Amino acid sequence: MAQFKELVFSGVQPTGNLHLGNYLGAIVKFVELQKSHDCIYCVVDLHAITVPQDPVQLTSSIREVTAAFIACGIDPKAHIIFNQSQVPEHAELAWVFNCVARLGWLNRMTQFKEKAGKDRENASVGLYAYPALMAADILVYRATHVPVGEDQKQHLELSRDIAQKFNNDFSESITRTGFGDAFFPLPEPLIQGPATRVMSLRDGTKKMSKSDPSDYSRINLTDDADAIAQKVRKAKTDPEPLPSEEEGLKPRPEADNLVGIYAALSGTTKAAVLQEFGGAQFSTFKSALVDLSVARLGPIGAEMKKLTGDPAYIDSVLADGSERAGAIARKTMDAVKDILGFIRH
Ligand code: AQP
Repeated sequence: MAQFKELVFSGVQPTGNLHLGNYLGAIVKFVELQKSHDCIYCVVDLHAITVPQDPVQLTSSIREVTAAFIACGIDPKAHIIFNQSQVPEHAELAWVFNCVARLGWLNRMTQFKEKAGKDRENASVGLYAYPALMAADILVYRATHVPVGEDQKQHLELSRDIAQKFNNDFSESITRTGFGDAFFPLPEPLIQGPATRVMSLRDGTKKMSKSDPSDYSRINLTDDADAIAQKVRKAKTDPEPLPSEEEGLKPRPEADNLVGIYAALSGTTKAAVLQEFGGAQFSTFKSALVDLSVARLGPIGAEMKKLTGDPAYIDSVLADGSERAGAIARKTMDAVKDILGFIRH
């Protein structure tokens, strides 16, 4: 198999209410990976419109995610931050991938089933084809590593299947056009750490999510100290004290979730947290969690507020990032056209 230069790509949807799950499951890793890799981070606005969006709200959500990236520590000069719709090659390659992916593959996607719900006939075609666009997002940069939360694992596997099928279906043409034995890398998901699936604060069996109608189910990155304290104190728990071993968390999803959040926020493991808090009552543990959350998230929320107060700056970051991302994407798309046999000048 051909060797590919390591490159990191990931995206976040501008669908409002950016929360602790997005932060710990994805953005924290985006920040870490900057040290070791070239990184491209995308505000995936084309994905956002797979469900209805208010245009005015969408504009401000795009700026809010961009602000969150910068406030969390992503350097838009050393790396690339941009919004997807400014690089048309994402949609162009997605069409090619719609023709590579099989209906049977998409029919297995659990996220579509969950998001479409019972009224599947009324879901948009875009929501169904979403994973092919996600594959295009990654592969238009021929990215090799993709930091995501656990919920995106199945989509990443589909991206690998699409890359593999493209490489197989067009192998002769890929060799003829000078790209060796494979044009696309098989992108690797990076799903690591104690908080790859942060759960709702109201129900430890449900994922923390932007669209949960209860604001008490999630900690938003823009929540102030009072809101964070209230939400953590009201978080559902059980009457038992915390266990001393990780094994003891298994039948206790809410306890498991809060310990995972604490571990991720303090950069340690669940086992280490239980060493410190094993046998403690939730009231003690929750106070410590409030302090830790406020210390970690407070400065991010404040910086986001400052940045979103200067939309011209945010838009200039996106324009610059889109230009640099577009230059890479155009090269890939030209090569894809040659491989497919399209005529271009
Ligand atoms: N609860 C979570 N725990 C860990 N990681 C999570 N991610 C999302 N929720 C959690 C990760 O955050 C990144 C960006 O997610 P997204 O905005 O692109 O899409 P999403 O998964 O649809 O986010 P939500 O909050 O769940 O939105 P809704 O409510 O619309 O479904 C991804 O890497 C994701 O894994």
